[in-house]
Amino acid sequence: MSINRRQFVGIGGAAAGAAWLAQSASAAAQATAARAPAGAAPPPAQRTAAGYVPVVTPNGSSLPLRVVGRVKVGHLVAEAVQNEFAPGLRAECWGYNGGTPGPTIEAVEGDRLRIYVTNRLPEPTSVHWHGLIISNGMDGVAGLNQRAIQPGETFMYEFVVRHPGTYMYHPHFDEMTQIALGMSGMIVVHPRRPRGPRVDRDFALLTHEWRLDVGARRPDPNEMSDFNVLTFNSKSYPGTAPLLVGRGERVRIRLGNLSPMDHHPIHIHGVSFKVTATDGGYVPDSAQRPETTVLVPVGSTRVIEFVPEEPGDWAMHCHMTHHVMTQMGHGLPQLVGADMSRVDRRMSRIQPGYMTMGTRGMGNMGEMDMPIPDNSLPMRGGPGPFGYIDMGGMFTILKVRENPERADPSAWYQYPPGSVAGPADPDRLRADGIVVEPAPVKSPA
Ligand SMILES: [Cu+2]
Repeated sequence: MSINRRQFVGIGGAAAGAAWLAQSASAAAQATAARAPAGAAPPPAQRTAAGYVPVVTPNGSSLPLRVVGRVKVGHLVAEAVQNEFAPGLRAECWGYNGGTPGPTIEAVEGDRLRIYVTNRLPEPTSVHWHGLIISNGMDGVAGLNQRAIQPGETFMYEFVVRHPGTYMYHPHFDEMTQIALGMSGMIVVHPRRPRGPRVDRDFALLTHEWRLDVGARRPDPNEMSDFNVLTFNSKSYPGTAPLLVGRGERVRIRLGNLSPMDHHPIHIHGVSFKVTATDGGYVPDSAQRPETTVLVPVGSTRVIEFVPEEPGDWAMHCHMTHHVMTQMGHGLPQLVGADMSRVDRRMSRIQPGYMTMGTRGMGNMGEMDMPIPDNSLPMRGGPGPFGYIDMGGMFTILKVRENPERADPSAWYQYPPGSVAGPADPDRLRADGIVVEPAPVKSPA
């Protein structure tokens, strides 16, 4: 049986949910407690012979390429994969080479790539190289440019990557199902001659959205509006690996969006960045506006660059508020301000300990010390250094450090004494002329 979040946490569901909670002793919510998300430390910013810093795909990998003659040869296997979105939530998705998204394909302008694609799915597939300008027969639209790759078959794609940039790959057969189940990946083509200021860090993040009902084994590819798991590189916070960078370094983040339906305004705290490229090419210097949020439309890439000035743990997230929620956080009845005491009293006769949730807002609900159903996420994010971080989903952390090579990516920022906001000092309040009126006493209804 799969229950959806409405049934689970709806007002009636609060009672049904409480019963569920009483039965289920899963401590998945607590499994992640008291530790920072483990992050893959990016390798030291070593430049390759071609003069670029290799791309880091947080929570992911790059496709190994063998040089055969003058061709770089890679192999993608389209297959069902187990994906752990965050500790406590797994599902059978579709992807490439054991993961979703598939490995990032990294090449240099002018390279000839030969990519073999083996289909281990139960239905046909194809691969489209989104944004690359290549010969038409390699473009991968099943029915239009090639016949579909049948289950068990291996196809060969071969093309020269003529234009440096940030691209993506995904199936162009049964797109709705295959992309929704996680089949996507990034393509990075470095310029043969470096252009623009030298970059010290280079990251690739692919946004996605999923409908994954509590208890379900697979995401639902038929969903078209009501997504409940939002991800960077198919991970929800706290499963997302942080981006560890140095203060004063030039950082590039390549954002791609192969969500089924939604554009994502990606916001980064503590920095001002410029959009330097899209999947269509470079943005001329004269057209690069400073921004703190970049809208990444479905089927697009946006490349941003910035130099962080301030060390710290800076939030990076989609600014759609429902996209930083997790499975259980959507679709609740509006109860803020409601007086539910009579309902609670009556309900507690049949369900001891019953309490309606949400009457004082929804903050902190993720940290409530209550068990949740197997294979589900608590409502929100995870524990932080000052309490619970009330964001999950499409959320990660930009960790700016003085010495990133020696920093522990899973450690929180150490704040200089006296630099953290806290309760106001009454003497200081008075001296500054701030009068805080006592809250009005609420009269009984
Ligand atoms: Cu979003």
